[in-house]
Amino acid sequence: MPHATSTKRSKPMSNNNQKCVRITFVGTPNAGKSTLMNRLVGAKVSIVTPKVQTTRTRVTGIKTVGETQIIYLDTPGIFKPNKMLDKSMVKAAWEGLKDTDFTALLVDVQKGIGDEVKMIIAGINSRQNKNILVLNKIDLIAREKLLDITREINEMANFEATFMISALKGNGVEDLEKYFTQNAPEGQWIYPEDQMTDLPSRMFAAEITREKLMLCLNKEIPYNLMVETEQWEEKPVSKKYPNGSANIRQVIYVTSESQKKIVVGKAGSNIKKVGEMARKELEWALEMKINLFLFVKVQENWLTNPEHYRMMGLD
Ligand SMILES: Nc1nc2c(ncn2[C@@H]2O[C@H](COP(=O)(O)OP(=O)(O)OP(=O)(O)O)[C@@H](O)[C@H]2O)c(=O)[nH]1
Ligand SMILES: [Mg+2]
Repeated sequence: MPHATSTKRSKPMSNNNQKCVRITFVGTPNAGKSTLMNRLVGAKVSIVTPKVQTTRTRVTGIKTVGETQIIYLDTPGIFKPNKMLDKSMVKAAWEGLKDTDFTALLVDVQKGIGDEVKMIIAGINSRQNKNILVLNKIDLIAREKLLDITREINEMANFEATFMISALKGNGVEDLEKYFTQNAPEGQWIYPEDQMTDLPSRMFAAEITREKLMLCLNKEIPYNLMVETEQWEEKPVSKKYPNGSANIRQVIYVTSESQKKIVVGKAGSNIKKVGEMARKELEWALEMKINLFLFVKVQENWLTNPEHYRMMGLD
């Protein structure tokens, strides 16, 4: 799957037949929202891991099909938050429902309808948006169980339509896109036709590194770190690097010395592995040689520092 970063582009072409539709994905952590958005956009826009609470802020994915521009909004998973960062993430998810045509509730059918799903349904019921139900991960359960869940959940809220999909395998995803194009209101496009996200490259690069950290670290560590791209220095095209190259310097903030030790690993083994994985993916995404420099810094209070929240796109 290709990547998408937002480079500066010209204004969208305006014409009278244009349609534009906004869809916000909501659901519990790990329901598959980011996987689905990436598949619909056809590029990696939002990071994905097997761990809960991967997405921390709202991420826009854009796909223009014929006359219709579809603007997807991926959101952090909604759960009962305790810590400040969790609260801010959940708030960002609810805010994503403010300016949208459709709220698409994603449910992991293997997990079924627990308290958190019920809480989200209560939340979307209290809003005026058109709701659609997306039952995800159908590759993991038997058909009869799926029909039971469909019946049960449709009694709890008014859904305009129900889709049964596998975001991972792709089943049912085309029907979903068709539904959005068919139900898109008339309206001018917001973005140029070829744009796939509005995420700045620096943030995208920080997210890729955070994804690799989440994949390589366990327990509470991924939830106590953030990544910031401090420096991005592009070098001109040369004989050795005909596509150009860039030096990227990123800082990984953790909240204690012991976390730093784990992130760095024995003789730097872990950070080296993370750096290599991130660099490879960035080189592929940006199509140029990347020199990635990672630094781990202890900043005990980053989890309560508003400046860092702004940097992550949170309140
Ligand atoms: N088997 C299966 N796994 C899936 C499917 N969709 C997503 N997954 C997996 O579920 C895990 C979580 O996917 P994400 O897309 O990160 O989920 P999310 O809803 O964005 O999670 P948060 O960002 O934490 O809220 C990943 O390991 C995905 O590969 C699916 O249709 N079938
Ligand atoms: Mg996500």
